[in-house]
Amino acid sequence: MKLWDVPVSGNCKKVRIAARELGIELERMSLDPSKGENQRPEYVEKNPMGKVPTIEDDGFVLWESAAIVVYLAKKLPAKRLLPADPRGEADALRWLFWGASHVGPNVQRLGQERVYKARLGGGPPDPAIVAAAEKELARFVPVLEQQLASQPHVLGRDYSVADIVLGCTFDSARMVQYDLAPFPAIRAWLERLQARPAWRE
Ligand SMILES: N[C@@H](CCC(=O)N[C@@H](CS)C(=O)NCC(=O)O)C(=O)O
Repeated sequence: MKLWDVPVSGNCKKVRIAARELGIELERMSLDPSKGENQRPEYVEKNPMGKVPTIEDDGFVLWESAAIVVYLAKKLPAKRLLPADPRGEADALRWLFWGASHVGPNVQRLGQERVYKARLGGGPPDPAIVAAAEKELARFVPVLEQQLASQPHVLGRDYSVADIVLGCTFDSARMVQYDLAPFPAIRAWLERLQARPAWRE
């Protein structure tokens, strides 16, 4: 299976970790966005967004990191990264959509303002954008904190695609200076995830 990725991207890390957990071999094609490699016609033909990650599995092209992780998990159901029953699967999808709608975009805004602008000489962070992202996160992150206060993983006892996808998003949140100090259950969960071989590698 081929993966087009950017090594530092949290969205690509979700795919690499899921593949490692499942024992799926990836042939990695790393792109350098600073050289515009993600905007080259041969790549945009596969992913019209010009974003990473994208996979190709025997001619099947797929982009959007959470969809890719679900696809990988469904290829190897015996590994039980995605609950098999309809309610369990819907619960997993609920958390993936939650992360993609309420957390991921705000973390990306913080990254853009606090990290990439500085790196690309784009000037100081815009305080209005930072404040708006922080306000949204302040509303939604406590929901996950509550979920993890009484159970080791997002769906309960078992490790799943929800831990892989949301764990990478929250790992990125930490890297863009989102303060996780008020969220001890999330911090403990991230430590548990990072102790897994697939995460360490
Ligand atoms: N919703 C997408 C987001 C993908 C995304 O934003 N990827 C970033 C890297 S983490 C990217 O390709 N940025 C380059 C760009 O926007 O041109 C997913 O989950 O796959």
